[in-house]
Amino acid sequence: MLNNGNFEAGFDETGIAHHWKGFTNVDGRYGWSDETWPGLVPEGQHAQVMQISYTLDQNTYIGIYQTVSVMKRKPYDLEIHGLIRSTAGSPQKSSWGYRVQWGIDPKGGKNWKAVEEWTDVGWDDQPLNVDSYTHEEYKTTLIPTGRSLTLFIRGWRKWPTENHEGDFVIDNVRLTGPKVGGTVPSNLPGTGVDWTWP
Ligand SMILES: [Ca+2]
Repeated sequence: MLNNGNFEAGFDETGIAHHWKGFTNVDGRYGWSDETWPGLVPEGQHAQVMQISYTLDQNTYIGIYQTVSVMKRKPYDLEIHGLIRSTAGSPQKSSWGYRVQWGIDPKGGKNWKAVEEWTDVGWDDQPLNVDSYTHEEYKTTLIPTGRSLTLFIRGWRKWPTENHEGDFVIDNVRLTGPKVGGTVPSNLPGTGVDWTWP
């Protein structure tokens, strides 16, 4: 259902993948970019990086989102792949300071601050510079309550630790389920457009 969920279709000048939009509340140094080092790319040749490299604030976020048309009350499978890297290098050392979360706006809105519930994908941070990384994945099922929904994915840097960087790598985001408008028979009667007042 998602466009460019595997991030192979290019990135704009701010480093955000085509068909996605970005959001953040970081006051400091941060950015989005195209990851191409194979050791950090779970699928294909590109992944989306969201990086927070300097801030003195706590609870800073950087993310991406995309709105899709869906069928109400039908189950959809959501899959997210990626990994987290940090200066601290492990959740024990960073006090679980770097997390990836997803959330939805069931009405298809564009405001990440309106998301009522964020879900942790369960990934832990790994060091910034090692030879190989564990590629993480996350799977769940969701049931849309409206005809469109917006999927938000964000990296969360919890602590105001100086000179500590967090890189959130996202790839192969898939939302699979019934396609909207894909199964309408062509011989259905019209919807009233030919109807005229007597
Ligand atoms: Ca990819």
